[in-house]
Amino acid sequence: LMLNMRLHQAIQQGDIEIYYQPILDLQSRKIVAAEALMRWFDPELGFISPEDFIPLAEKNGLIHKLGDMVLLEACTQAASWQSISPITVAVNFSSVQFRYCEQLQETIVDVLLKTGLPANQLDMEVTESLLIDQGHSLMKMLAYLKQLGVGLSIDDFGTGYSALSYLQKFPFSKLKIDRAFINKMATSSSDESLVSAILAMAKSLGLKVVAEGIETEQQARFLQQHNCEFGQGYLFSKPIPAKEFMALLQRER
Ligand code: G
Ligand code: G
Ligand code: NA
Repeated sequence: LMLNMRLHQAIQQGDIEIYYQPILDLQSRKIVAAEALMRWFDPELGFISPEDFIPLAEKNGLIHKLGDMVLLEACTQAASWQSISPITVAVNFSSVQFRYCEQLQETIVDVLLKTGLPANQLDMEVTESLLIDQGHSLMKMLAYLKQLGVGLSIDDFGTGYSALSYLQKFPFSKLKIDRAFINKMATSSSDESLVSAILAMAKSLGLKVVAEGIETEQQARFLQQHNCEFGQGYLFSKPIPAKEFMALLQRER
């Protein structure tokens, strides 16, 4: 209950910051995208993980406000980075935000217009939970956004338990391999096999792949050798404030 009140306050006071984690082209090792991630530093409670406050915000409805805030800020930043490098910004969406599809679609279009970010420089990251109970209006919205050029990524791939048929049913453009698999690759040959199987499947479905949670050069090289195009992880950079991200971009030029 206390966290609930704090969250209200935090949103009012602007205590929730957006950090950006670089996503690299594994071949050139250049930054091609940034994943926007919420960070909440409470003066008294300290750092509160999104894994704790997002489920809360999903329950009390604040996720809509939080989601709109992240989207606007991330697109504003990404628009300002375009003059340095054509960076895509990846924004996480909770399934709860899709309960009012028409409204969410309107918000996304508004934000793209307002910020001037080209639609094809925005990726929406969603998890498998979105795919349960999906209705006609969700499919309509996703088709509309795809036609605008907005990307759709399936996040944490491999951790859920849906039938794989959803990969064909939904207009995904990217698949993000969950960091649990990448992490275990070094010690488990079955995880290595799983990762190469996912890469082969993604290729045949025409999906781009981002490997999450790359921490070692060995992992990066394995993924590169198996034609995984993109990667993110502590090996390259942890999530960082917008200013630092921009400095990284400028240094790359
Ligand atoms: O950045 P970190 O690993 O602490 O994030 C923990 C979880 O919180 C991740 O699953 C991430 O997707 C989620 N998360 C972080 N920022 C956002 C956000 O802006 N929106 C949503 N829906 N989830 C987020
Ligand atoms: O579920 P999602 O992919 O949105 O989660 C992203 C989370 O993963 C972020 O909270 C981020 O801090 C975390 N993360 C990013 N790179 C690494 C990494 O290399 N190792 C670990 N352990 N976590 C990472
Ligand atoms: Na994500």
